[in-house]
Amino acid sequence: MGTSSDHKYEEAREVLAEFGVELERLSIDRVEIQADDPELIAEYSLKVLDVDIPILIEDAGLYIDKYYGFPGPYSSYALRTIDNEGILKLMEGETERGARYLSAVAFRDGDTSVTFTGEVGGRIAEEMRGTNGFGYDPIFMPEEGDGRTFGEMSAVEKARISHRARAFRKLGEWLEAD
Ligand code: ITT
Repeated sequence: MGTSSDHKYEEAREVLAEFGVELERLSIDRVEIQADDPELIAEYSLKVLDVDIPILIEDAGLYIDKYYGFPGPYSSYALRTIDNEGILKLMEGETERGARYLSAVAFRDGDTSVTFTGEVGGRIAEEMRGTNGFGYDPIFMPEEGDGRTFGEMSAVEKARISHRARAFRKLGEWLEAD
C-alpha cells in the first residue's frame, strides 16, 4: 500500500467487512468545499456527486487544540507542505499537546442520506515514532493507548480506537439494523 487513500480505503473496508458490507473504491473527482467541519465537507461532496449507486464519502483530519484545530480541513495540505516535521516544530517546547482525529462518513442510498462521525483524542508526540499507518500516525499518541503512537501500533490496534473505525462502525451498525 502506498498512498494515504490506499490506507484509508483499507481501514474502512476492514471495518465494514465486519458487518458483511462490501466496499469498493471508485476513482472519481469530488468537489471539496472549504469548511471547518469534516461533516459538512463530506456531506457537500456527496450531495453534488451524481452517481446512482449506494455510495459514501469520508473526510478526515487532525485537529490540534493549541492551534484552534489546525490543520483540520487542511490536513492533507499541511502534510504535503510542512509535513510531520513542520507540525513537530510548531509544537516545540509546547506542553499543551492535545489533539484529535476526526472522521465523517456521508452515505447515500437512493433517497436516504446519513452521516456518521468518529473521533479519537490524543496528544502530539515529541518526535516521530513508528512506521505503521500513514499521514500523521507517527506523531499521534491516542489517549486510550499506552503511550505508543498510531505509527507504532498494528492495523488491528489502530482499528480498535481510530476515528475512521468509529465512524465506519456506526455506519456498519446502521446498515445492519436497516
Ligand atoms: P489525501 O489527498 O491525503 O487522500 P483527502 O483530503 O482525500 O487527502 P482526508 O480528508 O480523509 O483525505 O484526510 C486528510 C488528511 O489527514 C490526509 O492527508 C491524511 O494523511 C490525514 N489523515 C486522515 N486520517 C488519518 C489517519 O487515520 N492517520 C493518519 N493521517 C490521517
